[in-house]
Amino acid sequence: MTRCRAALLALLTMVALSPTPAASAAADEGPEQIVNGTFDAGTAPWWGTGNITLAVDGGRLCADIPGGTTNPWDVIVGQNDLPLVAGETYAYRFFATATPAKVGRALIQLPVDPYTQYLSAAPEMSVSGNGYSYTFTAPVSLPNAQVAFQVGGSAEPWRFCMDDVSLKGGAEPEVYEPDTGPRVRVNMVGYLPTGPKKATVVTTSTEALDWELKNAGKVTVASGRTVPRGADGSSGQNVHTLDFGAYRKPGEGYTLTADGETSRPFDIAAGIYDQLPVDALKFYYTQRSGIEILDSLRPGYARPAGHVGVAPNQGDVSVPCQPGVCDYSLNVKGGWYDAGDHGKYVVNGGISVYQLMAAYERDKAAFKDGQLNIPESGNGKPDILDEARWEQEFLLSMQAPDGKPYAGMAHHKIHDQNWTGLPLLPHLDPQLRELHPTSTAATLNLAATAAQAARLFAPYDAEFAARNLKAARKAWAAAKANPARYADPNDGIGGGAYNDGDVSDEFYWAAAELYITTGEKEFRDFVLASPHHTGDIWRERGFDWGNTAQLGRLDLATVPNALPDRARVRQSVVEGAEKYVAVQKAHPYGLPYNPPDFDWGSNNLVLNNMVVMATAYDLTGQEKYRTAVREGMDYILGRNALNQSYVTGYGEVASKNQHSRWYSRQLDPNLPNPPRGTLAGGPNSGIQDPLAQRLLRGCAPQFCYIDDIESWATNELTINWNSPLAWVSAFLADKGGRSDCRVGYSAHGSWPGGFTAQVVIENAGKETVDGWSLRWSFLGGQRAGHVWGAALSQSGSVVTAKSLGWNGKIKPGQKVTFGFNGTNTSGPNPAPEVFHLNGVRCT
Ligand code: 9MR
Repeated sequence: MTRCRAALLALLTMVALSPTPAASAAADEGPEQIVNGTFDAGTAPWWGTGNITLAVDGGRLCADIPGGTTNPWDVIVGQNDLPLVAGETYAYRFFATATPAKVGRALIQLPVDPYTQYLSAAPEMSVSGNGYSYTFTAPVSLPNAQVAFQVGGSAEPWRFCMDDVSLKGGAEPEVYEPDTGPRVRVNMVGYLPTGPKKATVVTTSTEALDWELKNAGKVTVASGRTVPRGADGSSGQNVHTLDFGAYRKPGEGYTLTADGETSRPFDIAAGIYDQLPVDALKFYYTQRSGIEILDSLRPGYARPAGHVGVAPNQGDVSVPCQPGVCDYSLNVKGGWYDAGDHGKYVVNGGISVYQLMAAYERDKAAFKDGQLNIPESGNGKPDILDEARWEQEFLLSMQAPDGKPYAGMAHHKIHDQNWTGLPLLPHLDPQLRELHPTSTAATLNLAATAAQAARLFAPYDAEFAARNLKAARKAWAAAKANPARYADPNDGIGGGAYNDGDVSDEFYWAAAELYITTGEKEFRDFVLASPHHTGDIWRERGFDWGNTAQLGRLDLATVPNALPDRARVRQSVVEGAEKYVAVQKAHPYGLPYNPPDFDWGSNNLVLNNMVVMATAYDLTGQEKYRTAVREGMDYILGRNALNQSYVTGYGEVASKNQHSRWYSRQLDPNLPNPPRGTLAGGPNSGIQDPLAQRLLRGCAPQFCYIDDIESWATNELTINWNSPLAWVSAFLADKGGRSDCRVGYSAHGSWPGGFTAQVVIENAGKETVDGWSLRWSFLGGQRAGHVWGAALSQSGSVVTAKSLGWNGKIKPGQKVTFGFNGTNTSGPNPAPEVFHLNGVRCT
């Protein structure tokens, strides 16, 4: 059928289009389809065009309509995603005022071209207001009709208000019952043989129940009794927990049975997390902007380069500012797309790239060249650094140029002028791209990550390292000069606002990174004077892009530096971990996160709380912290109220329809699902998107999630959510425990450009060490040279010292000593603090 015929048919099927008294409600009307038509819950999910601001005024939704527009559709107030059923007759009602009086257009229509109208009316609105009522019959079924009030086309400004918008009749709203499968909830990927093994049982029973662990052959291999835990606020369920940690035998296809229900199958294996950090990191290549994605590297994910200045793209090689913001254009090609949209935001890019570099800095030897199948694989540098550089180069490009206003500050973001629909491959995005104003938060994100990059890239690319340090210093100075330039909270058209009205935490984070990299007094003094240095920063809701003091504190605790109160800083991380361990212990789903309502992207907050617990393990070697991280992962991979894994490709039932314009398989079977290892944002009590509002209203926190591409508030994927997944899974994949060795590393002397160090290895265990290999890493670009008492090799900043024939044996209680001369071209040269003897970390 042609578009014209479709439109004509729609008009013909519109019946009894008549304004009637608003009060005449039919008795057999169906349920309300409009969400928040009374505006008791604010303005959401109503939207307006970019030239108006919606606000609730006296219980009505109102907007000041600008004058000087031409067409009715130049100004619109609307709501999306209303379900219509073919053949049903609907009652559509609302109340509206216009000051001064005006005629508007009330439409119910297809939300995309050709905008087929199922109802079109022209209400004559007055200052005192009228009720309007119309009926129409839907010619087609569709899940996403749009209600639109077109109020443009007036030469003069005026004020529009509306209330009591109602659409009734048609289909019963879908009653959404998630399929939560068996009531015994487990980590569907599996459990580590020596790790904790807990499950949660949903039951009405208040008495302890029997449980049985069965192997793949259905033979019971362990059994016990559950522990009733009562009502769980996060799910609204009555639950028990069960602990089968004493069983350690590796195998596949285990199940747990309790209360007549059998869990989904899971493994017990030492290698369950081996692949997850790789997949979580591979995610970033297919998020890349400005480069073709090759099928040879990611079969099924090939696509042309997005935003390289090729039509219909209008970016990103020469991107202008929003009108009035600046008089230049920048080449901001590259970087990662933030999420399911095509925006690139410095604040969120900052924490993401920080966390990749932090995962690397935690254990540099674990990340190798060739691990991630990216175009740079084989260049002799760890792939994780190559991937981080892709984003870091973009962040650097966002700095306002010398000689221009706010030189040295970073533009807050670059994105489309208007929101685009789904699906839309990056290279097909036709929207104008614009730079938004510089902000202090973005500038400090740049300062922090550039300072971090300066030390981490030093052994691989001195020029890039120096460029980063220079940019970091410049950004720091610019932020100090403009300490309160905040992003506009209303700047959320075409891209996220990412506004943040408190940047004292970003200042602390940036100062911490600059201090670690340079050792300079200015940054040390700033760190010591910051309220974030001593305050309790371990919020129960976790850290994220808007709460970054924790990033500085974690690095000051773990990366060697000469801070005078270092011991206290390290202890503070342990105190934070204790807090999360306590939350987890009290939680019947083992969640180290339990606010009364779950935040947007709750899964990343859960994971970030796990980062704090993992860091406490690194600092203390105390097993309870590692146990807590392992148990926390169970929630992400299936031990939860929805009985699903939130990581694509991991576990029998896992998120796969995350909101994305290019992984839109749910909308177009020719497109792929998100790649393996993609984290979904997860339960979000705010349910800001219309789909979630329709299906999940009244949800208990854990139930505020739906694996549907339209649910951008609960089911998006983002670069800052996969980054804690990568960090935590790298920690979980790290099998090393602790070994009974002690290492003393002392710098015996230093001179400009060089130093000499002595290393003493002590065998504090009960077994003789027969042949040793000791590994550590330098802060940055140091090189170990002439050595005595060992054989030395170095890759990047990772140094390995091996015993010689004559000093390979270290008996219990004995020590061996070796020494070397090193070079250090710039910056501090703190003694390394982490040593691995024969692959196992020394206490
Ligand atoms: O992750 C962001 C979340 O913390 C905010 O509450 C939310 C609303 O401002 O925005 C989220 O970020 C989105 C961004 O604005 C646009 N790209 C997708 C991001 C994830 O949903």
